[in-house]
Amino acid sequence: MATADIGLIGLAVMGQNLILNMNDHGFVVCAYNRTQAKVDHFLANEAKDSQIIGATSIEDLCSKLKRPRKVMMLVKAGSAVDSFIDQLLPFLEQGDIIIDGGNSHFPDSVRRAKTLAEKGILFVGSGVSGGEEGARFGPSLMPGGNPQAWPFIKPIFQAIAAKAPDGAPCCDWVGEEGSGHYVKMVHNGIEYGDMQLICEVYQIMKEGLGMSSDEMADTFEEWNKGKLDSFLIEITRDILRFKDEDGTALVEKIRDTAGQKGTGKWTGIDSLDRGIPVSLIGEAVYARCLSSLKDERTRASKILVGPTSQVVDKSDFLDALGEALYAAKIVSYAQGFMLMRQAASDYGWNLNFAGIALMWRGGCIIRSAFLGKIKDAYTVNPSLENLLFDPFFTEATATAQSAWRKVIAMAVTQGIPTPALSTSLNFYDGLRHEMLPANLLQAQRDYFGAHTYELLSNPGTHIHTNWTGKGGNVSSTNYDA
Ligand code: 2AM
Repeated sequence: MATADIGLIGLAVMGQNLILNMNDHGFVVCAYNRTQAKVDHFLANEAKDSQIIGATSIEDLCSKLKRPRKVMMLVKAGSAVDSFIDQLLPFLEQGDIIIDGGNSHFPDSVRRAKTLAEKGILFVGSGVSGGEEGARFGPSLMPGGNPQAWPFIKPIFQAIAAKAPDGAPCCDWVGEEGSGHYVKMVHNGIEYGDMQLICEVYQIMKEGLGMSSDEMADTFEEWNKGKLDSFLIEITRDILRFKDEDGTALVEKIRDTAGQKGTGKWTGIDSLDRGIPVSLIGEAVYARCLSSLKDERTRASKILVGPTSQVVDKSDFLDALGEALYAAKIVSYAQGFMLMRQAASDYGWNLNFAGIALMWRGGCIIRSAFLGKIKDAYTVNPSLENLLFDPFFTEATATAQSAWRKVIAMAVTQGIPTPALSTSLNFYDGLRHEMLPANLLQAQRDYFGAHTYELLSNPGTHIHTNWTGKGGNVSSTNYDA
């Protein structure tokens, strides 16, 4: 009997919590898992006294779903997803919907969307952010794929998603094919950037301003009341206040080597592939790499010489620090949206940029008040070329500019590493230069490799100069490596 609104495969914590969340919102969910015992256990425990039903096989699952069938998978990324798709196909009909809510790499979702479309099955790859807690009480959901699926899954997805402070669901349609998983990847990269910026600010506070953990916590608390209001600032405040059993700040005892699972790296690699300078995320990934070279750094700290540092008076510096953090964050998001814009163009996706900002507004790690401003910018102008061109952000960076420069100059003078803060300003200065020194670079390439160059006065025509008077006039064929 077809009674369930949606089927869900994969009863690890994320899957279970999404099912319970859907149940809370009145949807009947049919649960299935490769290992059947988990279904029985779930029904007898977490799902007791709910409307949730179970399935004993894929066939049983499909027979219990209302049409068009909606099956969501939360299983290990990779071959398990393909395997379940293959198992589902014999029991699905044209117009049925398969949703992959796992951590799939976006090219897999592009492939699955294409092959399933040929079979008349609507594929959706959805980013799910917010961890176990988010899945249970309101995740940020980023669904992309076959647009025909959206009207059918929208009521469920928007009901279970986190809500922004104005009540808007943090879930909207992202775009075609693998765009949902692509946007989730960029989200994770931006998360790396946001965290690294906060960590650099912390090091400036500690080393450059000589602040105690409690003083730092007070500053983050203040910042969290203004334009920097965000989840990451809030938890940083709490972490800095947290005392170990001996009454000192626990954070100072934590070994300074960062782990990573790879999503930041994937964003960095993708940005290199597309030729988009997402330098802040790149620096954030490299900063984690450098941090993990603890032994080498320990040796270097005894060999390499830095400047004689003096503690700077914090009273007139903390506001500047907040401004610098804000400006750097704007640049990071501008870079992230540049990357998504390029991917949209490369793949022919109609990306919903205002929707993306809204989806990140709540439920996920990078949630912040600031994302509301980004949403506004893309709502006013959906084809905005660069976030920095939106009047609000042009003004915000202009206002922050002198503080931003002051903070980075101080860090450089004091020898405090600020890779992400510094690259944000370098990117800003690079972007606003009509003329960069790549004219000389092109001349060098032509000099040693006859790679040719164009004249400012005649773009599109490639010419070669015999710079030395020797070696003839042969130019290499044009290439774009
Ligand atoms: P299991 O409980 O049978 O291991 C997270 O690991 C989820 O993905 C679990 O529901 C797990 O099922 C499922 N999963 C992992 N690898 C799988 C595979 N190769 N085939 C089917 N399900 C798999």
